Order: sequence, then C-alpha cells, then structure tokens
Amino acid sequence: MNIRHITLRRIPRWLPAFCFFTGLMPFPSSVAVEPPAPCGAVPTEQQVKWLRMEWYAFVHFGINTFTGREWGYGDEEPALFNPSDFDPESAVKIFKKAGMTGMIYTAKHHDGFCLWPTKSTTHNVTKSPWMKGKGDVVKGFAAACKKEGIKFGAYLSPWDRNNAAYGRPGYLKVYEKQIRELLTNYGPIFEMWFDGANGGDGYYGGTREKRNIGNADEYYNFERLVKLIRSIQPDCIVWGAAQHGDVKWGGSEKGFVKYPCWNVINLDTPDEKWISLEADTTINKAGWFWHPGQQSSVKSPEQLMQVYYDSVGRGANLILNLAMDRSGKLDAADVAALNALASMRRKLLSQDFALGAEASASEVRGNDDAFRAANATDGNIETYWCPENKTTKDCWLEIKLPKEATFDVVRLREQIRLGQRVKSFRLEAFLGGTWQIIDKGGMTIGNQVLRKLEEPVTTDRVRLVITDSRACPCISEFSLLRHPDPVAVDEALPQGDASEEIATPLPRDKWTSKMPGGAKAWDGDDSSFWQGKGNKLIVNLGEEISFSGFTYLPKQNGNFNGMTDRYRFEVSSDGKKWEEITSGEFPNIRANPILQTVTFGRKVKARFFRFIGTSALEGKGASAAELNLLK
Ligand code: FUL
Ligand code: CA
Repeated sequence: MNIRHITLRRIPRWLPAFCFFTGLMPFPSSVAVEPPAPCGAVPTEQQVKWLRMEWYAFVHFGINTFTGREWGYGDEEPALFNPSDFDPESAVKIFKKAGMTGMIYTAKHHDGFCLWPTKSTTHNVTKSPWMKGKGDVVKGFAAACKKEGIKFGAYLSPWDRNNAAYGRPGYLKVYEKQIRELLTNYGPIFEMWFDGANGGDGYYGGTREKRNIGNADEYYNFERLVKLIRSIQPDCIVWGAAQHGDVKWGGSEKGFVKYPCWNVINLDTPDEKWISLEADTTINKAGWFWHPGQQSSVKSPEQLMQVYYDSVGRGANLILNLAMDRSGKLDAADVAALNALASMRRKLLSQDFALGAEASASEVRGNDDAFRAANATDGNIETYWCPENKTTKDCWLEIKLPKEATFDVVRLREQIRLGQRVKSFRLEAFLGGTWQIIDKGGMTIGNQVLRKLEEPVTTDRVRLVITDSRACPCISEFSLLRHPDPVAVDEALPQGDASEEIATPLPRDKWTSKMPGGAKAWDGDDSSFWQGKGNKLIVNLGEEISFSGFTYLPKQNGNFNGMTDRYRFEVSSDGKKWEEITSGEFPNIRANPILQTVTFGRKVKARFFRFIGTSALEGKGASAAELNLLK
C-alpha cells in the first residue's frame, strides 16, 4: 500500500475547506507527507469563521432603557418604549469603524417585551407609540449591519417574566415562534444568544409569582431548539443552550476567560466536543442597559485593552456592550472609549516584527516544505509549522529578524482545524550571547494567544519552546508586537444632562452599628464586607440627615453566601419605630456584582436606617461590601 493511497482513504473532513483557504492543492505530486491527524475534537467550519471574528458589539436596548432597571419585572407598559431618535445606522457605523465584526442585539430581554412585531405575543413594540406602532428595532439593526457589511446576531432571553405560560409547556411554542421569526425575517443571523439567567419571580400574565423551571436543559429542550436553528440557518452560531450549541459563556461578565483556555469540553475523553468561549462585558460599570449618569463609570482605554488581552488574547472572542440611551443612540462617552480602545488595538496589530522573517525549527515534519518553520511568519493563518507525530515535547521554533526589534507582546496561533493541541510553552530571547527566558507561563494557544511580557525585549532572535502538547504542535503564526501607548479619551466629552446626574454619596464618618462587623460596610474598602448572622444591618447615622437614595455594593470575593438579591430599606428617628421606604431586587448580581443604586424619588429624613436582605443568592443572612446614602 503506498502512502498516497493511505492519504486518500483518510481525507479529513476539514481538508476541502483548508485547501480552499490556503490555495494549496490537496495532493501535490511532489509531496507525499501526510498532514498530522486532527487531535481530539475539531471545530466546524462555522466555529472557525466565528473565532476569526474576534470581537463584536453587544447592544442592550429595550424597555429597561426607559425604566433604569437591569432586569424588568415583565409588567412594564409598552408605551414606555419611545426612543425620540432611534439611529441604528450611526451606531453600526461606529462599530464598523472600530474594527468590530458584528453586533448582537437584545431582541427580547427577561422582561419579555419583544422589540420586533412578533406574532407570538402582544407584549411587543407594535403596542408602543414609537413610530405609531409600526417600528421594528430588530429590522433597523439588521438593515444597518447589512449596509455596513458587519454581521448581525440576536439575543433572545429564554426567561420571560411577562408571559403567562412561562414555566409551562405552552411557553415553549411561544419561544419557538420567536426564534423562527428572528431567523426567517431578518437575513443571516450570525449568532443566537440564549441567556442562562432564570431568576424565578415575575409578572407572568399578572399572577406575580415565582416560577421555577427546574432543569433548564430539559424544560427548554435545547437540543431540539438547536436542531430547529440549524434547520433554518445552518451557519448560525448558537451561544449557550446547555452546550448543545457552539459557544459558551466565558465565565465572568468582566470580559475575561480563565487561562489555560480550552475550546473543548470534556477534554481528553471520548465525549470531547469543540465549544469555544465568548467573554462578555460592558464598556462602563453601570450595567448592561443605559443608565442616567453612566458616563462617569466608563472604563479607561487601558482597562479595555486589558479586557482584550484577557479574552481575545487567551483564545476566546469578546462581545463588548454599548447600550443605547433613551433617544436611541449610543452614549458619547462609551463611543469615545470604544474609539480609544480601537485605536490601541489597531496600533498593537499594525506592526509585526516577525512578519516575513527567517525561521528555523528543531525539526520539520518529513523535512517537507509544506510544514516548514517559515510558515509561522508568512502572515497566513492556514499554513503552519509542524514536527513529526511523535514529537509532543521540547521542540522549538526560532525566528531570526533582519535586525533587532523591541517588542513586549508575543502572539501565537495554532492551526485549530487540527484541534487544540499545545498544553504548555515558554518563550526565549537571545540576549547578550545566551538564550534567556522571557515568558515561562505559556499554556494553551488555540486560535490565538497574546502574551504580554513583563518588560520590552530588544533582540533579533526569539524562540518558542513547546514543552508539552497533546499531539505534535501545529503553529500557524508567531508574531512579535508592541503594546501601544495609552490613548487619551476625547476630553471634550459631553457630561450628560445635569438633571439626570447620579446623586452624590454622603459622608459616613459618624455612622455606628451595634452589629458585629457592621462597620466593614462603610470602611471605604470594597474588598472587606459585613456578613450578617441575620439579615438586617441597623446603622445609627449619628445625627438626623436627609437623603434620597442608597447604594449597595455586593461582596466582591466571588462568594455568594448572603449575597443580597432582594432588599427592604427602612428608616427610623429613634431606632425603635421603623418605616419602610422601599423594597426591590438587585438584578443580575451573581454574574455581574456591580454597584447597585436605589433612588427614592423623594427626600427622607432619619437618624437610623436598616438594610434588610429579604433574599440571598445562597446561604442565609445578608451581606454588604459597601453601603452609602445618596444626597
Ligand atoms: C445576563 C443577563 O441577566 C443580563 O441582564 C445581561 O443581559 C447579560 C448579558 O446576561 O445573564
Ligand atoms: Ca502561517
């Protein structure tokens, strides 16, 4: 049996696409060396394309925009939705200009209000005065994306706090209909986002009760829904859906994924399956929806750049949220931050000192040029360097630059069509006549890894040493980059409407409490916290003061014991007789434990207040990292 015969019998499924992208002939007559066999699970063509999208926008815009909430209860009047100047085109132009490859719009959030004229429920945009009930937000975004040439995706919350049938079989028909409409009427949808949040209580057609769905995978029957999606739009990437889909949550709403980062689940088992990660976060710290005064909490370009390193730079994709405001436009402060991030990213990627450089390796598969070292510096993501099958440890790839260069970021990419392989690596530079380690912490690579070095390195020789790999490594790119200088955000930013500015916190130096550890809730340190045995924290303000709201910062240590997701706030003049001022929900604090602001809409005078956690995410009691009163 000759080698070519073996090759022909084992045509890997990805080969035709590979050849198409590389322009290589599948079986060049002079080359008899087989490419390495795929290792473990391999991505579908759709997953490969999706990973190459790298980053795109999330747009939260709906009924919550007009109520200032993060999770609507489901009883909101459709009339509330009334943007004065909805402008999807300008927003999409901004994304495009920033280099984003698409956007995903919250077509329906947990409140159940559908932002397109759906036939599945009357709780939709046709009941809003906006465009006399003839508006369609989904259509607006989809058309703008088509025009600008970026991709459009839809977030459709499975949890529906409006629908009377939610939690029962009847709702599944409604939900299915919504999926069908979105996938049928708006052109290609590159990604469908099935949020994992299922909070329990809601309006539910006026019953105002708690509905638990038990096992979400069973209730929604995600397997069936994914089949349905594939049957309508086979190229659509499915996010979540209990891992019946293609992509999963990155694990935080801060925009980072853990490292090492594997694009497969059930690693090294027969059930291994390729599922990539998507890191999600907001461009400011105010939440997912637009909130008055949010301008003050926008993240700095440096912080956003770090998000990029910690997501895209670990092999995941990044979805970055820019909410629309009540007029139906992006917030100017968010846009300025996005532009600054975009310019830093562009600078980082604009110069690769290794591009086109000479390369050599400890070994080349079959001594065949098809797998040569210089494939890693040719700027082509499909060609790769690869050693022999048996070589899974201690092999290296070296770059020789035409002249010395100074770099502090190293980018590596694997040929992911052959599976994710590398488990650990280090980087070395030839400095002062010897090889010195410049990065010893490399683990996974995947689609790409951006290794930021402790300090800039100046040299003309750099080495990648693969210390462990699941199968012989296949390195498609090896780049040397320079972290850009921070970009100043446009200082002439609009400061927001003064009447809508966030109320300022009051001094807390006179506060006391008899409760053990209570003072940790006002020591100004976000990392310390009060953890109550019971669920109340009584605070003596030291004097009578007047205030109009309060803020609550949940514990920041990732522990959910006593993390308060429902509260009651009461005041007293003598510490004995209490009056309730307000009560409610702190939404989404499990995934996104940011500062919660509650305003009363009036002034309250008191000498004492008590904060009562009426429900905790886990465990008993209540807790608070910080409490503040607002002027
Ligand atoms: C979360 C939701 O509960 C938030 O409201 C937001 O939509 C975020 C993207 O996902 O799970
Ligand atoms: Ca290459």
